[in-house]
Amino acid sequence: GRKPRVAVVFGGRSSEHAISVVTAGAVLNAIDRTKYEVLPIGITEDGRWALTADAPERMAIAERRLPSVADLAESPDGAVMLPVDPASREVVYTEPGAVPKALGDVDVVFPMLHGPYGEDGTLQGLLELSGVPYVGSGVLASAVGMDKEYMKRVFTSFGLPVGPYVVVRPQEWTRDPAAARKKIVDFAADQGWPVFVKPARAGSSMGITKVDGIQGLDEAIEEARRHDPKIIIESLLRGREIECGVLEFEDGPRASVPAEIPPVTAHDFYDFEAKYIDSAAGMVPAPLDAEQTARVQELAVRAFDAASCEGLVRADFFLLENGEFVINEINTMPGFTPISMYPRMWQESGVSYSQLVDRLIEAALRRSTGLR
Ligand code: G1L
Repeated sequence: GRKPRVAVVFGGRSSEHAISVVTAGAVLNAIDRTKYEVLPIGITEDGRWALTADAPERMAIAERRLPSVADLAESPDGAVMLPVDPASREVVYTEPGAVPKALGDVDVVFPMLHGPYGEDGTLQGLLELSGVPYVGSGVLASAVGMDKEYMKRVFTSFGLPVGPYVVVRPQEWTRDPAAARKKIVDFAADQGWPVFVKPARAGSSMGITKVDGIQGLDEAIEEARRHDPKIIIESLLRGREIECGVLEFEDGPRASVPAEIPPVTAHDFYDFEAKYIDSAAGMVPAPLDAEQTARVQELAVRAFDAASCEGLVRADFFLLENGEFVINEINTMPGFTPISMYPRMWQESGVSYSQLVDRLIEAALRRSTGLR
């Protein structure tokens, strides 16, 4: 019969719009065209859906210019803008059936949107309702992966070691702000400064502050709450940063060779630029002994299972000075350019970038024929 049609959905209303476009370009380049038909669907920075030209060469970083969906869609070669008004609170009907039709004709979606409405499970929910299979984790794992509190609760309940933390919910500030603040001060007194003050749900490292003492606390809290009314406070874990990729094979998830992220000097922590762009800095494989490697791989697969991930996940750890691994977080949509850590870890494990893309599509198509 005809080739399965893969829709790559990218761009979106996110600070990482351009990274998504660049990554989608790499994925479009890697998809085996003898096996699949490809439909690139871009979402502009103001939220309009567009069927863009299949032109990966225009999705790379050019001199001093980041690619965008608007640029792709406004090109002369056959782009079709689907008229969806993002500003309206009303249900806006597109040209009869425009978005559903574009999605209805595809066999699998490769979602490449960052942050809220992309990797937090909402797009996955829309795809579930549309009955279209998609690459990667479902609604639950995506939402868990986006919420640092629930991530830790899930890990803990599955026996995975997590670092010390405290959560402050929005109602705690309205009910008793002094008590909410004291909760954080007591935590820091207990665990020691510095602490990291973070929005509980955020795609990247935005809104995160490292706080060295009580004098910097209020500003850090305000900054985190600008991104999410729920915040989480974590203590600094001294140790090495180790990452491990997990990929779903026919017989279940397997772990890649782990990598080590060297301590960053220019930034206080591994920020989102470093995460998605300067990933060449990571050491693959991480210089670990056989026992440490086996241990972190086991924990990574257990994290994948604990959060009921599908397709892939990148699990990030600290290797503490006492030799124990602590899981920091999982990322259901890790940096995914050919030079990002996740693809590099699999490259080193014998799975090339195009094989990775192929395995992910195959896993999504396999799932579509059974219960998730
Ligand atoms: F679909 C996958 F494979 F699950 C997938 C989708 C998106 C993996 C990684 C990504 N990553 C990205 O889209 C991004 C890093 C460009 C933004 Cl989240």
